Amino acid sequence: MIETDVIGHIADELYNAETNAYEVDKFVDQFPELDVELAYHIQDRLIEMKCNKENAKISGRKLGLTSKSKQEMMGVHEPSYGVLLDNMQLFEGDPISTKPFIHAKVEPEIAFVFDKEVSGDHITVADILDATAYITPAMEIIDSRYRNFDFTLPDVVADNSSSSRYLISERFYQVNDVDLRLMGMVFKKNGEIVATSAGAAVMGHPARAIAWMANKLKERNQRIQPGEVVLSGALAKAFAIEPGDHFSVSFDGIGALEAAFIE
Ligand code: 0L1
Ligand code: MG
Repeated sequence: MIETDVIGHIADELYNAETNAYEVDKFVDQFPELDVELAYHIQDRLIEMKCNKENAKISGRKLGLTSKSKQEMMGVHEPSYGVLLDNMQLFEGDPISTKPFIHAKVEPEIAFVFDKEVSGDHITVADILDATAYITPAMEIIDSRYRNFDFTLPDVVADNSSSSRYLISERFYQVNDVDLRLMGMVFKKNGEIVATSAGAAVMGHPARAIAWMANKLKERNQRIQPGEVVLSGALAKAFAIEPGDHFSVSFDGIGALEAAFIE
């Protein structure tokens, strides 16, 4: 297949798998030419399709696979990033239906909301913090379209880094009021602590992960825009969701966020 056909074919397969909630096999076995660069072109096509078919708009970006332990677990050697759309956002207090999901999991994250475009030759942690309007607790619901979450780095990149939904708290905090590396996190499932962590779990500093993405985006002529939300990458592993589950994430200094799942 020629390259443009591969891009269209894989984007179509991933779109159909998501909208009809079924799993597909990873594509690298069928398409050996699928590398990370081609995968980001597929991700761009997938996002374009969603924007057109669902009348959705880009609301931000997400980092994935930012912790060494998650990279090792998934057998990949670098983080990935993806796009958030406005129709992926959920709101605190609204029960979350599990019906649209294939085999969703939820993970604790920190959301950065930007009020400046992030640009520059070499974007640093300081540039990210300077462009950040506020930070707030977040949860990401990931729902890989691949059977049993079995994928390679190019596969997961093409699949918009497993993104499905996200929610952020409506209480906002200044980045300078906390030490993002040392900021503690407690994640609970149905009232029991299932994970504890700190901001440093995300590449040593959550803003470092975002600076990494901003530099990668620049190579592709894209930038974080004012008003966009960026999910830093998870501070702990993702937990499978069942109807009836309740999750909460609490951070030292920036409050908490809750999510309740229904049938
Ligand atoms: O946001 C994430 O860390 C998920 C990235 C993709 C890996 C996965 O599906 O577990
Ligand atoms: Mg995530």
